[in-house]
Amino acid sequence: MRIGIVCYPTFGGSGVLATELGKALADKGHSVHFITYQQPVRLNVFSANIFYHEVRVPTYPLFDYPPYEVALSSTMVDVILNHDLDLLHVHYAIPHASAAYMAKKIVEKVGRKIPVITTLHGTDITLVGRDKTYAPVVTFSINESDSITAVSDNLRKETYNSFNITKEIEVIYNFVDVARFSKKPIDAFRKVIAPNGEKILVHASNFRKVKRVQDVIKIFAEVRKKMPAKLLMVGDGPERPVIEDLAKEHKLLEDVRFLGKQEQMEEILVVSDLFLLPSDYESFGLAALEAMAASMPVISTNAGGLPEINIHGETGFLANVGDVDTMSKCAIELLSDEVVLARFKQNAFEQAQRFDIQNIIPVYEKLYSKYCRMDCQ
Ligand code: GMT
Repeated sequence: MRIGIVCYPTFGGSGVLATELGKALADKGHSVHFITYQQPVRLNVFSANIFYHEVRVPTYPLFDYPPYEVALSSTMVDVILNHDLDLLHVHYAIPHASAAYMAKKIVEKVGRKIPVITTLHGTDITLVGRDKTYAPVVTFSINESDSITAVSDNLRKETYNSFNITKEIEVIYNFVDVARFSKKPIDAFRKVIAPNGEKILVHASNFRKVKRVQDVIKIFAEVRKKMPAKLLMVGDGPERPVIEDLAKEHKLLEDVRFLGKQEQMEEILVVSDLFLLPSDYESFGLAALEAMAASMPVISTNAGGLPEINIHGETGFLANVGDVDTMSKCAIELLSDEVVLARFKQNAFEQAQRFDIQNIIPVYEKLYSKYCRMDCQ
């Protein structure tokens, strides 16, 4: 099949998932056309089946806000017609679903049909999409998609609760390439981070308010009172100055390392012991799943779709949003008992295998084949 993938090219989960999906489809022989404003960060391989089409947004002195959505629709039209796409798969409703609707209508005028599949990822529904500035367009463009998928059952329900959706939303869970995340750890790397055998805790996100990164520091401060430990903070974002101050306040600067945005997450995760994700909301929590694939148990909140991935008392622990006490106690208990920790690591790994890329890609292929022309299978 010839598949157009539209996504945000950044480190955000939706862009990561869309890029990994495209790479896997290309490996299976499909032609994959990424349409976005920048090379996606995880698009770091060469494949004869992968094409990248940059959306250029010309500026003009009249525009305070250059019209990205218009440029995106026009690029979609160009790629659909010139590369004979069989379907468009857009990730994140805003503005991708409405731009795809526009492109679909334009190509219809020249007798070309293009099915549009929209995958909802989370904040496009729960934060941004709900804003009344966007809601009518989001509702319309989701309903106009030929097929709608959500990355967890929770997100599916949230979508029905927040918008007047008249179509079926299929849940297709996010996935992880378990083989990639379960490579043998590089001991030297662990020694650099934790030279005295300290336990290593990790958090990875875009450090936005929704991630409650201050809770990560507070949990780590409690752990650190009980045992030698190191915390790796991966990513970057608006809350970083706040948490740097908090780490300073707790006199933790020696033990907390800010690693910035990282492409080779697997190398960090495989040497680490526990992943912290105390978010206000996660539709899924892809970062936690990647950690589990590297055999890391997860301490998270029970918000959104997290309980669908992190199984309380098996692969980690869940607590209410903001319940730093419970999360700290669970982390300390887990890290203090090597036998229990080893069991949780194994459980986390086994749970990640259920979401392995090999199990999910065929589900997308089956969905695509329902919508694309007879000759594109
Ligand atoms: O978490 C973010 O702020 C980024 C956001 C995105 O759209 O890239 O992530 C969302 O999509 C991911 C991939 O499906 C999910 O794993 C994240 O849980 C979800 N984030 C939220 O719901 C807050």
